[in-house]
Amino acid sequence: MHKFLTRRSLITSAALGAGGLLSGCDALSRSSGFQNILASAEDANFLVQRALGDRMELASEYSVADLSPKFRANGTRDPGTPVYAESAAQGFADWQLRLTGLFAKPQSFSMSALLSMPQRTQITRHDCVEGWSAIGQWTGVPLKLLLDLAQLQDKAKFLVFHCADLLGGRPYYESIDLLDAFHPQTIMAHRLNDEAVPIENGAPLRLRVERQLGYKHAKYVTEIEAVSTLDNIGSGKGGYWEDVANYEWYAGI
Ligand SMILES: Nc1nc2c(c(=O)[nH]1)N[C@H]1C(S)=C(S)[C@@H](COP(=O)(O)O)O[C@H]1N2
Ligand SMILES: [Mo]
Repeated sequence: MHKFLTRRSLITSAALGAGGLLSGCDALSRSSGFQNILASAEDANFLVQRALGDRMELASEYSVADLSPKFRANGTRDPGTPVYAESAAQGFADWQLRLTGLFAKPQSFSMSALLSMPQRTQITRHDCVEGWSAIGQWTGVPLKLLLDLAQLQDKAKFLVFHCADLLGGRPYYESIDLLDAFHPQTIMAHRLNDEAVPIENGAPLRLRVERQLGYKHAKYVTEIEAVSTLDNIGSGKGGYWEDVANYEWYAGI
């Protein structure tokens, strides 16, 4: 159900629910019919509040003492294409992050442009469905800043992250909704443990979307496409593993 709720519709229904409950009057609320209505309104409100509250809550952050000695890599460890190799040889000076699709001002950001913007650093735990975790310190640009600059349009409901690698011959991609897009811990990370993100961990730029499992954290990101539906992307399920192995689109942890 989350897949189809936009940020605005969640906030609106939460606000309406709360307003309705506050205006209840004593005499009315003693009648059992009204109490049933109130109870169901309360349930609905509770569910919406909980959905909204849970989704916007911060993922746990850790301290330097908790860092894993080595942040394990998984999936593609090097895109291995001539274009990527050439860019890596230049320290990714030519890397562009393109914002395309439903933006009023679609635009590209160079790595130096991204590095000159406000940054967020967070120490979080990465959980992979394959059964391992690692704690790492990530630094990057809050995605919200990029979305505000490019001016996300009202029609946009999802962001699709296109990557530079093929995995088993298919392009890796992932997508998130707007709740995660504007979440304060959602960043385009370029540093891991105070060094440039290593190639095996997604250099030069990878998504951190801390409330979800590892496969949502797209590495080697070249393009963020704003769309109103995921139907026309890949096989339509919103991500590489969703398409290939039926993984959940919303992989909350
Ligand atoms: N482009 C791309 N992104 C990807 C993958 C991949 O193979 N290609 N693997 C995913 C999986 S399953 C996990 S667990 C994490 C692994 O990130 P890490 O290599 O930094 O540990 O990246 C995710 N993002
Ligand atoms: Mo994973």
